Amino acid sequence: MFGVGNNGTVEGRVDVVIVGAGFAGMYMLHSCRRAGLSAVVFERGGGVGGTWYWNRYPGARCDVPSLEYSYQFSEELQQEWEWSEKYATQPEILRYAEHVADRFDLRRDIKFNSTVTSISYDDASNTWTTNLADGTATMSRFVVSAVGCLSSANRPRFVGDDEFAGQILHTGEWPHDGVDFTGKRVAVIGTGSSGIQAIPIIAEQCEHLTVFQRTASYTVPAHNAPLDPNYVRSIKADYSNFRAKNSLTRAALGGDTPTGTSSASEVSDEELDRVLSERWAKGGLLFLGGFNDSMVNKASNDRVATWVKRKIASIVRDPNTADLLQPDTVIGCKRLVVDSGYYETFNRPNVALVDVSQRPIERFSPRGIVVDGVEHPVDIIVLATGFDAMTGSLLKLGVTGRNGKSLAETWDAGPVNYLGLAVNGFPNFFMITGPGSPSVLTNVLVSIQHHVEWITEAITHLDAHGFGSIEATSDAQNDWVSHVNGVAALTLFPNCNSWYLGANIPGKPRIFMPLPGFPDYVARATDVQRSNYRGFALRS
Ligand code: N01
Repeated sequence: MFGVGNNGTVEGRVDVVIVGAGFAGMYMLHSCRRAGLSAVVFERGGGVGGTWYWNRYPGARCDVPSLEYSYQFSEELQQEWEWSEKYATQPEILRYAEHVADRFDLRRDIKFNSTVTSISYDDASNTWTTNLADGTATMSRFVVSAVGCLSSANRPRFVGDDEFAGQILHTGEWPHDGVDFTGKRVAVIGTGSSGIQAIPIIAEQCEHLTVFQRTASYTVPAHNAPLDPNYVRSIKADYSNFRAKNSLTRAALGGDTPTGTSSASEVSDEELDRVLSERWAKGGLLFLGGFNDSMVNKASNDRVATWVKRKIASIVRDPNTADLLQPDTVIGCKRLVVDSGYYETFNRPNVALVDVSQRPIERFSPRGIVVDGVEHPVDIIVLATGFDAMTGSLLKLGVTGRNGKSLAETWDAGPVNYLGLAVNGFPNFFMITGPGSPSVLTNVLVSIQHHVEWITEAITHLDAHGFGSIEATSDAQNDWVSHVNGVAALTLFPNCNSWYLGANIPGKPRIFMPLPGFPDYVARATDVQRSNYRGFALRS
């Protein structure tokens, strides 16, 4: 069905073309096979793992606990795999992805080092053609994008960046053979999750580190530790119950740590301190769940933010640095960061913080970075500047739908779609964790599983009932966009310049892309399937 041919030829024909061999693409392939569908995965990297294949920067690890950030479709798999730490490192997660690929014999249908250049739909034959950079093409009935939400590196240009004599690296495209920082003067630009994870490790290895901060982030300690074998045993004794509890929470994680029942704006100072101290000591993303309204009530959010700012001031010794590290934004509005020794790193004698919020980086010189007329000499520059999130990689696929209309054109005012799964004008084209679905606001492995199973069921339904195509209607799509905007407006999320809004990419339409609330989303998506795909046109 699928074979290697000459450039410019149609390579073969499959039921489903899947783009990306990260956790979404791997499970989509497995799920297609289980449903009796032929499928091929095109992956631009040289191996599986997606985000964990590319993001090899020092300190990279997941901020969702490893017992949760893992597949649940195979009881054998979740029983046999042993995580070593509460939060797994990038190498360990990559080993896990490789284990899954081997265990389920996925590699034979994954074409590595294969960059998709365009994907187009032919109305007459109801067929998609996927073109690769090597000139080959594959035809399919369905296309599933599994390109990931944070996979298109944002590399801002700086005046003089081509004159810098040293190395310039991006955390999301890290060299596979590592980087030796010994004896080097290093700059890190960016203080989001990637920068905050890398900074403490680079500081330990290099001679001098200068951190260039445009916006301070809120970060809470991970308190990472080796996993207690007794705890692991207790979870594995009833893994499905553990998974089920997690899926019922808003972010599909942390079912064992329920959200507090009181408002942060109403409790006494003592109670606020007690709850937040407890959550801080426990560590991790559930810090914001100490109260029931931290993300919907500004007064509550202010109190939580003030508590964290005091904490920062108590850790960082230099008052000016401590001041700069205290954000003046809504906590949780940009993604909360989870760190290991971040604030403490600024007490080291070899670390300096340069504020570029008011006076941006002027230029790179051959020997360093110039801010406000002052040159900071460095040998290596690390860009921890994030991603063109949620839509960047999707748009790079060059998708063209019905009547030759491109996805880029369709989304020029923002990523309109239905359920975050499908777009009007693009029959039989699905997105895993697309914009308009909970995706990045959840334990994304859970969202991936849900979408893969939803899509597989939809394809199976079409085949079982003699339909050839499924397409979101424009009415359903418009209603969905209003729904996502309406839910976001009930929260404090739209109140800052986050990548959730596309605000980090110049010229990108500003629209809150993920949908808060996993269980409600699942209920709606299930209801659509049960009601014969309400909001979709099914055609024979
Ligand atoms: O990217 P970011 P990230 N001059 O966009 C700054 C996930 N993730 O790679 O805020 C100077 O958050 C920018 O400044 P500002 C996680 O979901 C998870 O760190 O735009 N600075 C910001 O400080 C996360 O949220 C894990 O003012 C510039 C930084 O670069 C998402 O990925 C680990 C600049 C970018 O921060 C993205 O995180 C890593 C410029 N021209 C990532 N341009 C875990 O699981 C940008 N910046 C733990």
